Amino acid sequence: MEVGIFVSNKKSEIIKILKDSEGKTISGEELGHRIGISRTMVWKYMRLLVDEGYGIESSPKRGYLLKSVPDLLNRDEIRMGLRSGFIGQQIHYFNELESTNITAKELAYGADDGTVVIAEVQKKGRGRLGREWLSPHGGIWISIILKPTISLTHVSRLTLVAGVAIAKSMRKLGVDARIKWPNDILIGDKKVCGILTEVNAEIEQVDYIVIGIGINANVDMNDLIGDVKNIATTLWSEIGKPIDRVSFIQDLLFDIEQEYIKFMTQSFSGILDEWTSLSDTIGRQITIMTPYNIVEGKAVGITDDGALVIKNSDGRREDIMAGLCIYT
Ligand code: BT5
Repeated sequence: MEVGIFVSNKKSEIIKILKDSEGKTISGEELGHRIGISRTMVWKYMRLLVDEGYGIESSPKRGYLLKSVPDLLNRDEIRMGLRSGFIGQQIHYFNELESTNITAKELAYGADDGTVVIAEVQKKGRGRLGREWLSPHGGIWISIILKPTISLTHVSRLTLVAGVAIAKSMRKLGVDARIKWPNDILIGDKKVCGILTEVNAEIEQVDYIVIGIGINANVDMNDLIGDVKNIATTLWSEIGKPIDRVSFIQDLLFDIEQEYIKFMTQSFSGILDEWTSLSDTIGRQITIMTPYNIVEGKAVGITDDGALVIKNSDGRREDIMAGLCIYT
């Protein structure tokens, strides 16, 4: 069930006033007066907020005091303080979904450019080629619907654009995030994030693109079961304390929008340069498994379309568009 779709702006206004009160109790009467509702309605909204996990101390005589906000990716919380112009202006927030990419594709036709789908938990999170993506509580599982007028051949560039933005956002938290071609973000040699770009297009015309981003933010390592535990890391374990997911998402959406605007308005070489400087793959000996063959060699560059340039042992150059990349 989608959460909060009918909840009016009044709720956001109440949260804002409570936050702005900075530790001071505010009376129901004053709150009601400021946003134009009765004291009884204020009380009802307070009950709703408490149900959502807000810590609100209420005393019948003095009023309401905000003690804590829930660690949920509540869309009211994300919207307040969002600096991006269009990415994230529409947010569909769910406690639980099969996959945010699936829901984003269902919503895409009627959705505005930049609409975002977020879930606290995914039951059938997916990676490339139908691989499973573990998506327990504490992560950031998010899909962005974009509607650029670009040709189908340029869609893979958006994975590079997203990778650059995500790595930059994470680096601001003080971690050495680097991009592993084609769609992983690593810290050290561990995967902290995966990107799944999907497109719907008619012949050459792109209808919409969904960029799915999975970030192990405050995920408990014990919830990363099986083999994933050995290859993955989380921002929490790297930084040593849980991150503020709401403000991280606000920054991330802003950074993605900035890179996207560059992508739409400037030469792509600028983004390629940024990608290369953040790349963990360039310069390494690698093996790539494609659906058709296995390629071995040294990663030496990236092409305009996001293909990895490999120099193999006899000096021949191969450009690989997609595949599973293993460091050797
Ligand atoms: C990816 O695929 O890395 C893309 C993952 C995209 C996930 C997002 S979450 C929001 C949106 N909704 C979705 O349903 N998907 C997107 P790939 O390169 O195929 O990597 C998949 C592999 O990563 C798996 O086979 C596991 O080995 C590993 N893996 C699975 N869950 C992981 C996790 N939480 N953290 C790190 N690695 C994981």
